[in-house]
Amino acid sequence: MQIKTFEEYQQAYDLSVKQPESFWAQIAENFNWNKKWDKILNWNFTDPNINWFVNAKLNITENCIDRHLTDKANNVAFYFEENEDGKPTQTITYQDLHDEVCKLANVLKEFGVKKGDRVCIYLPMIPQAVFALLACARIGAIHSVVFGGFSAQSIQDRINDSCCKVVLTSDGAYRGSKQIPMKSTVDEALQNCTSVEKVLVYKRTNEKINLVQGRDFDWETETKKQSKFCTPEIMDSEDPLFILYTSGSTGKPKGVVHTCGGYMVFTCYSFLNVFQYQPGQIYWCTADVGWITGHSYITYGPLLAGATSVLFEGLPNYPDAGRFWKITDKLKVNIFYTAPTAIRSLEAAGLDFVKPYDLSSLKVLGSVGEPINEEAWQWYHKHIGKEKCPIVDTWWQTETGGILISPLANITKTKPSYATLPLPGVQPLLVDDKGKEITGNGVEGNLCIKFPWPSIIRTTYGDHERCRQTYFATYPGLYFTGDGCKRDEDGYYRITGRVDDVINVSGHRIGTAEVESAINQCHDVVESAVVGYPHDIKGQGIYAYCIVPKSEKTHDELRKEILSIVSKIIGPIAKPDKIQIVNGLPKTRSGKIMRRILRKVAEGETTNLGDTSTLLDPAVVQEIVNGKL
Ligand code: 7RM
Repeated sequence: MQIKTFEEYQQAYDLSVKQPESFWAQIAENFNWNKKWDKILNWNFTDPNINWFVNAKLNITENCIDRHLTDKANNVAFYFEENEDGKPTQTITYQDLHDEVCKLANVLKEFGVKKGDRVCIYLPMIPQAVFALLACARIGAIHSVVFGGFSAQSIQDRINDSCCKVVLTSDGAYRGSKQIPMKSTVDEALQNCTSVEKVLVYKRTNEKINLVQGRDFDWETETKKQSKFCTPEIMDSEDPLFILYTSGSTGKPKGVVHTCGGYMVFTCYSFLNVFQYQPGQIYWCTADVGWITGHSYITYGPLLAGATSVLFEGLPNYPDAGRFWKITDKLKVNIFYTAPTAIRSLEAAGLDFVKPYDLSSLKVLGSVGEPINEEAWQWYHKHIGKEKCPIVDTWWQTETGGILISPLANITKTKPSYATLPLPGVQPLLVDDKGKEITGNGVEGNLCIKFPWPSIIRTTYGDHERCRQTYFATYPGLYFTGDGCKRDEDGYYRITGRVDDVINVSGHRIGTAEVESAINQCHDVVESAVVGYPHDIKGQGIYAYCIVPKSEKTHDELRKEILSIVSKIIGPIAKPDKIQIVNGLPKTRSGKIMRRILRKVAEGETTNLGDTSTLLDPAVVQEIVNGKL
């Protein structure tokens, strides 16, 4: 499965385009299937309807765990590093992982969870989060992880959208110097969730919590009673594996659905090839299991490959900005995968936090979540990789399930800020706004993919039409990513950022419409418009323009209220960085807000605001410019 040279990459790529079915069949042979496929692929991008490894049967946890027990039972699956510095590293072997996953799977069964039922997971970055995903997959339940930074309202919306039967959570979470409540947030969410029958609570912080008789159960007590064996449920290749909610340009977050067979094959293949993981190496991805990166490249990909990983509960800057490097030194990490926002914040803290540590174990560095600016790339390359580690700038999305465009470490020549070339099986193209393909090199356009890869999104939960509309209707016959992209003279791809109303804040996707709708819940606000603007550390910041006609309150009081309502409705991660109170918004005669102008103002532009001739009231613009924060 592992490509070794650039020539091999080119051959694999060629084959994957000319004969995709035989290409993927050969890769799929490396897994355990209860029954092989009748056909490799059936697809159309019109409905869309995509089936990989048709009628094949498998269980992904058997491939992540059981398959390794013959020769790797005592190999470490995870080194767990706690939030608090100085605590001993905990080791979880593949055998431990097997036992914990099976026990938890048996608890779920006792709770009445059956194949196809949905289970919500709201946990900190502790081993139990990984056990939780795998326990669901073991019995064929569909997991829906909600990131710990989301509010009760967001949990409620997600639970209700997919009718989860069980919630797996903890009493609280440690996050740097803070202790965050989790169970009480779940309690609040569950006030309006009729589908939830049982809640299992892991004691992490031992803070005081409320347990509802007959509904809430203690994790330790329940798992202890269970057997360490649980026969894996045999799944169809196209049975759903999980739902993960993600923000788009309109409405509430969508539940992206991934299925078992294709996701398994692609996450393992991409993990092995992009990072060039070698047996015995130590790999560390700093993401949270609440995001797709934590699903594909902390949980499934590395475990499918039988890798040894670091699992980290804490933050990059706690107790200080040397924490990542301290852990890297301590555990002799070989492959390190993080987000540009973390790199920029650690760069800003200065080299004194890097110098004390021996980073010579590092062989490969990775980046994910947003475009990595050249300065951050150079700093990472020089001061962390000591100019000897390739940086794999991995471009992908929740919807793609795995990495689509990236260098293969030590195989593809890298170039700062470029995700470089597509993985085998991935056929990108650029189109103009009318959908016409832009051919040749040294061009720029909207990034689309013209052929399915095994871990492509199958549907949006409960609303297939929304999936079609969002990804397959803008440019008929193509999957549209929502990203703008350049292709340089060498045919290398550089992703320039979203072309829709999605803001990427520290690698987290936030829909402007979602933030606006939260702000509009504020009593004094009659209308709002939210845009992104360049932010030194976060990549993009959130800039909110809010119309407040008449109010007794000061602007500072209004801002506080707006922040608290956004926190409450979406979560702290969506809080605007800047809130400007205005009397009006620039609108066209047909009533559309001209975001283009608002984006320019937020960027600091005062004069070159483009064509404003179609505005209903051009005077509004000057007023906004004058009041700019
Ligand atoms: C993995 C993840 C997806 C969006 C995507 C892009 C942006 C992600 C890169 C990137 C430039 C990268 N999933 N993005 N990786 N932009 N270079 N290497 O982040 O669903 O949360 O976000 O993130 O805009 O569309 S995600």
